[in-house]
Order: sequence, then structure tokens, then C-alpha cells
Amino acid sequence: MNTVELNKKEIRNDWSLAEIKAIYNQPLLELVYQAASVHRQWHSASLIQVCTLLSIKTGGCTEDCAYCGQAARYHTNIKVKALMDKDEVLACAARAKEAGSTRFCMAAAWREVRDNRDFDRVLDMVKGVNALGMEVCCTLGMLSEQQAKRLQEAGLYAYNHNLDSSENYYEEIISTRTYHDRLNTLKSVREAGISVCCGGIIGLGETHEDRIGMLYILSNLPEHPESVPINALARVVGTPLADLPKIDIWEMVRMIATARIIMPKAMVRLSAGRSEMGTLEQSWCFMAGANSIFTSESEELLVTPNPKLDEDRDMFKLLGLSPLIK
Ligand code: SAM
Ligand code: DTB
Ligand code: SF4
Repeated sequence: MNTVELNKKEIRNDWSLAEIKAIYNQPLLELVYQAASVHRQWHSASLIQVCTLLSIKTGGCTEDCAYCGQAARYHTNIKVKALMDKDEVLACAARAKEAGSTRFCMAAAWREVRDNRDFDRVLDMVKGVNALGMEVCCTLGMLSEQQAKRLQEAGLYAYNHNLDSSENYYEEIISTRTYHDRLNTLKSVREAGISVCCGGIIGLGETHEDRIGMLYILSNLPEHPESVPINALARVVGTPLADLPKIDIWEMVRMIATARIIMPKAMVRLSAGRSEMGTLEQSWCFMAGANSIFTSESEELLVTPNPKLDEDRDMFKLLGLSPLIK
């Protein structure tokens, strides 16, 4: 394999589609071996970042993201929840810290942030979680430059905003906003000095070319995202994608390994899909360079199941992994 020089420790923002394709299409074991090698050059492979996710506002969203159980227009069987109370959120963050989590991510089923009282309340939550000494992350939909600045001033560490798929396939999945809207928010986040968390989903019915296309955009951003969540579609009954087949584990491994090789410094997060995997499947993802996971006290990621905290603890013990403490 001549596109990756394993001994050269460099960050590249000029990957070509052909190079990414060649990496992605390698024989699986060669790909995993390369990714595992790159992983060890840049990270301690026994440390996994544990991010706790909390849905602070659930369901009732005006967008039409075809995968999402929280879109109001699909008849999904989820419990809609208004914006949570700040004290409840802070108590949850404190428990997460106690359990060994260093990052707390608050998610809201909003199309975009509006300059209203709810935003002021989220800013207060950000201040409170920051004061606990945790890295605070939010995912609230689209942001303006000014809103990004306000979040940064409140102490926001990272912002999650995914590209989901390739630019071409995006319009098959969402019609209520464009890929450009996503890229604009990412720009505002970067310019405000907030760490960028941006990745996507596989299993939406996209082609391998679409996956490679998304990795191409991510790896050619002026700066790579500091974290790259790779989600396997969580199939939610009532959504247009509910009946798609479960994504094959080797496709997830291939995606994670390629992301690891082309964005070596990023935290690559094994995100949605863990509850449909066992320890064996997750181990392959860690071997391929994933070094971060989401956990959740409620045993739900947002509205779909996620492994129990003690299952993760047992898995870490078995594999000799420890939570990363920065
Ligand atoms: N509403 C905000 C937004 O869309 O940016 C923030 C929350 S949204 C749930 C965050 C991300 O979760 C989405 O961009 C998508 O990548 C991922 N996601 C949502 N539903 C999913 C599902 N059913 N399976 C896998 N990933 C999903
Ligand atoms: C991300 O990339 N994955 C998380 C987080 N960012 C907010 C959300 C996944 C949602 C999975 C389906 C659900 O439970 O709604
Ligand atoms: Fe709304 Fe986000 Fe779900 Fe899309 S992914 S429907 S924007 S909550």
C-alpha cells in the first residue's frame, strides 16, 4: 500500500478521493493493521474517551431527517420532552463525572438555535457543566456566528454537528436544509474557537462512494474535526429508514479504520449502533482506531437503546481499556 507512509507522522488536508478510496478498499485485515498502527503513533490505544450524552430537549423537531426518531412529522413512539431544568441537567453531569466521564454532551432536537429564553437557559447549563470541570459539548442544530461566540463565552468546549453523508446523498435524506447550511455552522463553530465534533452515519442506503465522499470532505476541512463520530443507523420504527437492513459490522470497521488513517489526530467515536453490537464487534472497532464512545445514564443514546454503564465497565476490563482523563 503506497498511499499511506506509516512512518511519516503528518496531518494532511489534501487527501484526494482516489487516495481515500484506495485506503478504504484495501483488504480488511491490511486496513485494520494500518489503522491500528497509525492509532498507536498518535494515541495511547488503551485509553478511551467516555462522553456522556444527555437529551436535554427531546422530539418534536421540525426537520425531516429520514433517520431521526425525533422528527415531529414521523409517527415514532418516543416521549417528547420540553427543555430540561438546569438543576436536573447539572445533577446528571455531576453523576457522569463521578462515574468517570470527562465530557458531557447536551443534545436538543432543534432545527437551529434561536435567540430566545431557551438559548439563555442552555447557556446557563453550559456555564454550570463547565464549572464542574468537565469538557462541555452541545448539539443544538444550526448556529449563527454570534450564537457560536456566545456559547464559547459561556465555556462551551466542543460542538457536534454532523455532515451525515456525502453532499450528493444528503438531499435524499434531508430536504429541510442543505449541506451548505451544515458547513456554514461548522465554520461559525471553528471561528468562535470551539472544538469541532463532526462525522456521519452509515447504513442510510448510501453507496461506498458516498461514505468515501463524506470522509473526503471531513479530511479536507482547513482543520480536521477534533472528534469524528461514526454512527451506524439506529433504525427507528415510524421513520422512512426503519426497514433498512442492519449495517454489517465490517462496514463499520472499514469506515472507522479509514477515518483513523486519514485524520490520525482526531478522536474517532464509535457512536450509535453499539447496543446492536456485542463486545466482539466493538473490539474490532477499537482495534480499527475508535477511541471514544458515548454512554448514557438512561441507557438510551437519545431515543434509541445504548449499552448499560456496567456492560461498558465489564468490556473495558476485559479489553484492558481505561477511560481517558485529560
Ligand atoms: N438536532 C440537532 C442536529 O440535527 O444537528 C442535534 C441532534 S441530532 C440527533 C445529532 C446527530 O445524531 C445527527 O446529525 C445524526 O448524525 C445523529 N443521529 C440522529 N438520529 C440517528 C439515528 N437514528 N441513527 C444514527 N445516528 C443518528
Ligand atoms: C452523534 O454523532 N451521535 C449522537 C450524538 N452525535 C448526538 C446521537 C446518535 C443518536 C442515535 C439515535 C437516537 O438515539 O436518537
Ligand atoms: Fe431534528 Fe436533529 Fe433529528 Fe434532524 S437529526 S430531525 S435536526 S433532532
